[in-house]
Amino acid sequence: MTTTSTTAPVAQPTWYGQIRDMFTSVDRAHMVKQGLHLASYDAVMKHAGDIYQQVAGGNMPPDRPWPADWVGTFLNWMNNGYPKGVPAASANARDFAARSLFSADASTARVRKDITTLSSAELDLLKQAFSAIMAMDPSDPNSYFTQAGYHWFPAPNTYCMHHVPGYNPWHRAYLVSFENALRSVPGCANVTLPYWDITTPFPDVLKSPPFDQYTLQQAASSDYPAGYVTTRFTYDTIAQNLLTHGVTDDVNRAMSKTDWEDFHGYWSGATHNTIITAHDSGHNSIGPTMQNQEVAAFDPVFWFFHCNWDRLFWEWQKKMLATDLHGLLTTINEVTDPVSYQIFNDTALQTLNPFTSTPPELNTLAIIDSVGQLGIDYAPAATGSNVDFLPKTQRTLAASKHFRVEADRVNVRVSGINRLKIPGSFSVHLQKDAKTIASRALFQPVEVQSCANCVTNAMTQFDFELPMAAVLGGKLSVWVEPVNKDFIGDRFPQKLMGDPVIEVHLLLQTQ
Ligand SMILES: [Cu+2]
Repeated sequence: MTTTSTTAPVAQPTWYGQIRDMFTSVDRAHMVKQGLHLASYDAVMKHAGDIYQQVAGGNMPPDRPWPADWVGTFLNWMNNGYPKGVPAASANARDFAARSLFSADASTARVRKDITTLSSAELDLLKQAFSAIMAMDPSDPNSYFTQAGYHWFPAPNTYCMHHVPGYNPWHRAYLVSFENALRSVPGCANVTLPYWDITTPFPDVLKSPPFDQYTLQQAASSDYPAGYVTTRFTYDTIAQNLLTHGVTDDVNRAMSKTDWEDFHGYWSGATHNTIITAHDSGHNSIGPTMQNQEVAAFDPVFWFFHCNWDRLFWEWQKKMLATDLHGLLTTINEVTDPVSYQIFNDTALQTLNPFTSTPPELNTLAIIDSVGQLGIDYAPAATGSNVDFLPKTQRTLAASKHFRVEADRVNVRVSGINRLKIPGSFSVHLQKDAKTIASRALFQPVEVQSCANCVTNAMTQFDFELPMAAVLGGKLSVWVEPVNKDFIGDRFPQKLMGDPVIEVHLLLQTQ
């Protein structure tokens, strides 16, 4: 708080700048029992009138009334239309404060690096650890087979945490489990999992053993018998697929978002063109094994690929000052996205099975602070930031905001595709005069009907944010392309997937 040393109210306060820090953890715990979430921007905005009257009258907080300048600052914030502001960019340093629940200090921290920056000694150690767990008996909890199997096959381990708010937390815990397995190998206690920055070319080191493929030591299912070897497309095709699916654009768009659901995407009315979309498109781009959710984690690239999504999640958390529960909750709109709120606040929903009841015994609260709680940090990418921030555009805005309508970009949304009718992952291509101008993917199991999250969340949408010029004139159409062409043919029968709708939205931008 910069306001405590002055008696004058702040004239132009913002949520991130002053307001959210006026509520202490004691205040928050006290009020949450009465149904008011003081960590939530939306809740505080909605109840600002009542809060003001309580704090101005000196009733609240009970033992520590606000100084007059805070009260004035709060009123200014209300009168100015509740500006949200942006988190201070320089505040990252506080993430490294010792707030450890585990035993993370600088000497034990795991620093996950860009795979292209590893020394040959680090690479040798990593190869040793991978080879060793790949050779372990599948019944060993630290074996590659067991760890990869948590993603789906061999059933019944069907933890499909995709397209739901728990996606990032669950995969963070999953990586800890896998990295711990690598560390169980004698001599490899300090090994860390590096990441592949997906905005850069497929790393050469992943094209040779033991990172190029894995052979199933025992059957994962009847379709994936013992001896099945994981496969990828050619590396040229992978590069082309990543480009066609706009993966870098989606990463950059995600990193420019300030709200939890907008960063993740897809959920709760958010557009399907941010982090989960880049992830899905990445899976579909890489190859037959990575495209199938049941077996994706058996391809060794999965781990470097997912390490990168976790890095981006952490980088985004730091940028948003969302590295603790309080900060994270301020990015969630509990009115429009109550489930995201609940996974951190409702004990029953905090579990991240199988990683809660068994090692590494983590839940949604324990994964929030990667550095402080898990002792896991990320070294910068080799090429520096590839983030070329796109303007933050939105489909809807609070009427209290000042905004303008973007003149040169639109969002084309394709919705109403019933994914339960499509066995396995698929791409949706937006075409103009029968030529694909943009693509997005959805990653899901072949046995989509047996995935609870897929069934409750069956209707999908795809968003294509494009220059106006790219869509004007010409005839637009949509082509749904399943990855499992053997099952259903190349041109998917449109009538089977429901009645998809195309909408074109103008985009709004705050001033
Ligand atoms: Cu994945």
